[in-house]
Parts: sequence; C-alpha cells; structure tokens
Amino acid sequence: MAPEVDAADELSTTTCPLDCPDACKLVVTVKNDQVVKIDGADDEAHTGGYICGKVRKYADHVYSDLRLQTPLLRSGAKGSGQFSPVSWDEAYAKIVDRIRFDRDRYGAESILPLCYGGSNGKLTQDALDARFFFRLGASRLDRTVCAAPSGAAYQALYGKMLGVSCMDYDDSAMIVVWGNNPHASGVHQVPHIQNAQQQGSKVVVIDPRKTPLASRADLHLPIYPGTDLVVALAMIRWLHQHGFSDGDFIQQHTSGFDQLLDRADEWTVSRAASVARVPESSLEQLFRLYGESDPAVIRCGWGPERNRNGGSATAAILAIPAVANKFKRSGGFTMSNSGAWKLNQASVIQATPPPTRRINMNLIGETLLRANDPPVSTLFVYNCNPVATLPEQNKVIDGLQRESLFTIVFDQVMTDTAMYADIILPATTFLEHNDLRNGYGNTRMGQVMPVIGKIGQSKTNHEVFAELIDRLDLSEPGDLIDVTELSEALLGETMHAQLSQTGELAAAAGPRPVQMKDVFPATPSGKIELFPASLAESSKAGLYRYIADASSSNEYPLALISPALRETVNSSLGYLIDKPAVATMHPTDAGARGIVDGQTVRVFNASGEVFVGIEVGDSVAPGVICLPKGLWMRHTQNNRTSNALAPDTLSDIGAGACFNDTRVEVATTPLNLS
Ligand SMILES: Nc1nc2c(c(=O)[nH]1)N[C@H]1C(S)=C(S)[C@@H](COP(=O)(O)OP(=O)(O)OC[C@H]3O[C@@H](n4cnc5c(=O)[nH]c(N)nc54)[C@H](O)[C@@H]3O)O[C@H]1N2
Ligand SMILES: Nc1nc2c(c(=O)[nH]1)N[C@H]1C(S)=C(S)[C@@H](COP(=O)(O)OP(=O)(O)OC[C@H]3O[C@@H](n4cnc5c(=O)[nH]c(N)nc54)[C@H](O)[C@@H]3O)O[C@H]1N2
Ligand code: SF4
Ligand SMILES: [Mo]
Repeated sequence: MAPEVDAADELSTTTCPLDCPDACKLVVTVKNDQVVKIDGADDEAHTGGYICGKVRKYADHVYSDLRLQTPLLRSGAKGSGQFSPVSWDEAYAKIVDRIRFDRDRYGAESILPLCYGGSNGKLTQDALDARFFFRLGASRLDRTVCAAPSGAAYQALYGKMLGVSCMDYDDSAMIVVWGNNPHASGVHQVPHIQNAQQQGSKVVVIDPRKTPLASRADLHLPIYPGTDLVVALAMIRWLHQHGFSDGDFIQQHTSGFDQLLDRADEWTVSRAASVARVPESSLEQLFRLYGESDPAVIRCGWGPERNRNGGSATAAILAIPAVANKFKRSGGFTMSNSGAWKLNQASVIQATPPPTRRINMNLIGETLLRANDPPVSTLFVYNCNPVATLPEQNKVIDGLQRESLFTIVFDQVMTDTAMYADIILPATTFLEHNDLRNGYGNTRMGQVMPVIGKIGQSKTNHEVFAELIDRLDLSEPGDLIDVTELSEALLGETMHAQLSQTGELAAAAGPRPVQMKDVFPATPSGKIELFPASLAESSKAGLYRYIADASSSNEYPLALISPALRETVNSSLGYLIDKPAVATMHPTDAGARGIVDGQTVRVFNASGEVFVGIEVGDSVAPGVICLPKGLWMRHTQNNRTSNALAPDTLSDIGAGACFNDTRVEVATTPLNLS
C-alpha cells in the first residue's frame, strides 16, 4: 500500500515521457524517497490538470515485483527464465568481450541495436546510445514499427506542418475521428470532442470498432480494415464533383491536384461503399457533412496506416482538407506535432551515422533466423519489448533462441523479451532520471526530473552507454557527457536557459497553431504537395492505388485488428493487468462458427495460433476480430498474443508494420495440452 499523503510531503514537478501524444506535466508526491501519488499539474493548459489512469498508478510499476534490481546472467537454457545476479562490472566485461569478439570475427555489422520508443525523450534515446552504436559501426535499425507510412505521407504532403490543437476542436462545426481511439491513446482530446458535440458540432468516427466515441457519434462508419484509401479517394472525388473543392486555394497553395483527382476518379461512392463494406448513404452523409461544415477538422490516428495500403491511405486522408480548403481557421487536420521543434540532436550524438546495412525492425524474426552475411550475432535490446510488440512473434522467439546469438536486454522489468536474454541490465524509470520530452500531440516540451533515488542497482541509458563507450575505447576529445551540457547543445543557449528556469517550453508556433495562417507547408515547393514525387516513386503499387485483399475469401476470412489498450502503453505496464485477455467478434461471425460468448477459442493462421476467451458483441464490425496490442504472454492460454498472428509484410510506403492486415480463422478447438 502506498503511504498516505500529508502536508510535510515533498512535491516535485516532472514530465511524462511515455509514448503518448501528450507529454503531461506531472506533480509527484514523495515521502521518504517513496512515490506516494502522481497527478497532473493544474497550471498546464493542454492537459488541464488531469492525467490518464496508467500514470496515476505508475508507482505500481516502479515498485513491482518484476522490477529488475541487479544485472542478471543466464544460468539455464535460453528462454528458461533462469538467471543469476552478477555485478555491473561483470556484466559490462561480458558485453565488452562479446562485442570485441563479434567485431573481430564478423565485423561490427554483426551487432544490432533493437530499440523503439520505450519511455524516452531526447537525452535517453538517440543520444549516447546512438553515439555508441554509430562509432562502433553496428548495423542500423529502421524504426518502422509505428508511424513510418504516415510519417512519410505527412512529410511529403506538408513537410510536418503543425497539426491543429485539440483545444480548437471546441470551435469546430465537425470533427472526423479517423482510425483513432482517444479514450485509450490520447485522453486529453476527449473533453474537447465531447464539448464540441454538446455545442452542436457533428462528430463522425471511421473505425471498424464501436469505440467509446463511435457509440456517441452522429455517424459511425465501421469500415473494413485497410479500406481507408478508397473512402478518402471517394470523398475527394465527391467533394470535387459536388462543388466543395476550392479551385482558387488549390491553384494557389497546392500542386498535383489533377493527378490525385485522376487516381480518385475510379472511386465512385458505390464502389467505395462495397469495398469498405458500409452503406453508400453513410458515405454520402459523411461527404456532405464535411463539405458543408466550417470549420471541420480531421483527427487522423494510426489505425489507417497499419496495412498494405497504409501510406497511400494516410496521404489521401491528409489531402482532404486541402481539396476542400478547411484551413485558415481552427479546421484542417491533426496528426502529429513532433515537428514543432528544431533540435540539434546531432550535437548530442556527436557521431556520424555509419554507412552500414539497415535492418527493418518489422523483419527482426526473419533476420535473426536467416543465415545473412554477417549474421546478427549480438542483439542489444533497449527501450523495446520485441517479443510482445513486433510482428511474427513465433519467428521473433525462435530467432532469440538461436544458440549462436548473444542477446542483451536492458529494461526496467522482466519482460517477455528479457526471458530470452543472455544478459539482463536493470534500467531506471523516468521517475529516477533526467530527460527532455516533447509531446507529439501538442507543442509542449518539458523537463523530466528524477523525483526519487534509483531502485536497486538500476542505471540510466545515459550511464550505461557512456560506460560502454569508455570501455570499448570509443571516446573522443570534446565528448559531451554531462546532461546539462547535452541539453544546452540540443536546445541552444536561450531555450536551454528558459527550460532550466521554468521546466518547460512552448514551441514558437504557440499552443494553438492555425494551419495556413500561422504555420505553412514545409515542403520543397512551399505548397501542399498532393501528388509528391517522393511518394509516387516509393509506393509499391503506385500512389493512391488500392491493393485489394486477395485472401479475404480464402482460408483466413476474418480481419484481426489490435488497437491500443487503455491500461498500457504498447506493452509497457501490460503485466499489471491481472485478467486474461479477451478477443471480440461479431455475433454473425460467431454464429456461423457455433461460437458462444465466454468460450475459449483458437484464433489462427499460417503464422501462429492464440487460445483466448471470446466476447461476442457488435462492438466490432462483421468480418473483424479484435485482440488488443500490449498484452503479455501470461494473458492467453498458450502464451501467444495477436503479434503471433501479425504478418511481417510491409506497407506500401515507408516499409511500415501491417498489424491490422492480419487475416485469421477462429475455431472452437480446445487447447491441446499434451
Ligand atoms: N493507452 C495507450 N495509449 C497509447 C498507446 C497505447 O498502447 N496505449 N500507444 C501510443 C502509440 S505508440 C501510438 S502509435 C498511438 C496510437 O493511437 P491510435 O491512433 O488510437 O491507434 P490504435 O489504437 O492502434 O488504433 C486506433 C483505432 O483505429 C482502429 N482501426 C484499426 N484498423 C483500422 C483501419 O484499417 N482503418 C481505420 N479507420 N481504423 C482502424 C482501431 O479499431 C482503433 O480504434 O497511441 C499512443 N497512446
Ligand atoms: N499487434 C500489434 N503490435 C503493435 C502495434 C499494434 O498496433 N498491434 N503497435 C506498435 C506500436 S504503435 C509501437 S510504437 C510499438 C512499440 O513497441 P515497443 O517499443 O516494444 O514498446 P513497449 O512495449 O512500450 O516497450 C518499451 C520497453 O522499454 C522499456 N523502457 C522504458 N523506459 C526505458 C528506459 O529508460 N531505458 C530502458 N533501457 N528501457 C526502458 C519498458 O519497460 C518497455 O519494456 O509496438 C507496436 N506493436
Ligand atoms: S501516458 Fe499520456 S496521458 Fe498519461 S500521463 Fe503520460 S503523457 Fe499524460
Ligand atoms: Mo506507436
């Protein structure tokens, strides 16, 4: 039980660096170096003084039984979970020996860092870690598991022009929530959407699931996963044909409109409705409402990107406000505000990226299993839990079990990945170290401060990579190590001074940028590029060309989606959920298979199988099954999650993950325990 709060307790301010759009300002109550309470800071405009339930309970993670307290060395078979404590000195010595050995035997490309967002900011990711791996000449990781298709689309069309602030939703006449579930993934948008709706704004949700917002929306389009592209193209075609495109705006501020229109031309309402499996009348209702509403904002989430059409789909969605000119007031679109800052990350890294091979993180399982030249011989996992979060989970696990592989896992808790490690290093949480974090859903940057001492013998990413740089003789004169100096190098003198005084910064564009008025496309032409050459060249099937689902009528007819869970951030904190996982399917699909609510089923395809309880209900569209991301092995009966079913195919643009492009069958076969 957490100690009670009393007047003598110390209050500290910090920033939440979890992979979430909001970067909330936190007030942490500490008693005798123990976290008593975590809450939002009242004086923060974007977050309005409240935070999500996950972080209010974050102390459960800090003090969890699963928390790693010392370095551990494998003492049993790979994956057996048997480890013995070792000192940091022994752990460093083992790692350094192995890296030297691999470098001599195969070359440094046989060493691969495997990292993603963790709970990291600018000083603990792409900082001394990058300095270490760059100078070593290790293989480079393509971080494609999230936002690769949408990031490429966004960059090409707008060059990261800032998104509309959710505070401006309040004034919108219409809000389209497109493949995004703010109740789980960005809670601070919810009151603004609800407030707007109460004042008469129309809310439309485009999502195969009946999300909390969809249940109360004016219109819900439960489209079939991966069909956003055809809906967006039909919308563009319809808006143009019905006089809702703004010729003057298009002429003055965009390029490539005719080519876009040409690709949209085949998507009549009836054709799009048939592919997306929604009524024509619903599509027309959406299109007309959008055309007639002013201001109208599109909140595009990450649902549309995680499939074979993901890049073109996001590009087409982002093109809509330009076609109908929903800019210059509080309309437009929200995607990401991570481009709000011009930061000098290179001066933190202080090393040049080596010209070594690049490995797509969606293909880790395949890469570890393949006899490539050189083989990946040392895998350094940090800020990431690949067994729980990458596609083709069975391949990832098989790859990690390869005897000739040496795996280092640097994490806060004993994750499903750490179970397969050769050596485990204990990491601090953000309540124990310094960092700097900017939101990707707002224009705030905040200092992350240690509010308690380090738990056990845990160390920061910063400390570990600084030590490894030193032990492998990779230090260079002039290296910045001190966090304050690094922060100054990153931000520049003025911003750094301001941050040191107030603990936070606001981006130059301010908290509520109005698109095409305060912020403009940062593309090479300065215009909104509706048919950018970079996407046209790189897209697999041709930009805005729909790649149909050839397999939907075959062996695996159901589309499995795995959206964010409210209780976790990706797999972080997942182990704190003590209930078994439940998958959801529509009564029509359940009935056709003789499946009843509450039963255990086998969800399977050629990649794997998951034995899980089933909930039968209409919160998912027919033909769709939902098993959330972020679950741990313990949550299903056979220790596999939706990632065991997710393919390692890549999106049309950006080589991104295709989690929501998973096709499965469901049967009532019981788990055979023999
Ligand atoms: N609580 C919590 N918050 C999080 C995270 C978390 O794991 N938990 N993760 C963080 C991260 S890393 C990210 S990237 C964001 C993601 O945040 P979101 O954008 O909300 O992403 P998802 O939850 O993956 O999916 C959003 C919605 O898309 C729907 N969807 C699935 N497939 C499709 C499709 O093909 N088309 C359409 N239109 N919709 C589809 C899903 O049903 C879901 O309701 O959230 C961040 N915030
Ligand atoms: N099925 C399915 N899978 C998905 C998705 C999906 O939609 N469906 N979405 C994907 C998305 S959007 C994303 S972003 C990825 C994210 O995938 P991951 O990057 O694997 O994210 P997490 O599961 O949060 O794992 C981060 C790990 O870093 C550790 N960590 C946190 N802070 C630190 C630190 O300071 N130092 C060190 N050393 N470790 C730290 C945490 O304890 C945690 O175990 O997952 C993807 N996986
Ligand atoms: S996870 Fe997101 S909503 Fe929760 S405290 Fe952190 S930044 Fe705020
Ligand atoms: Mo993500």
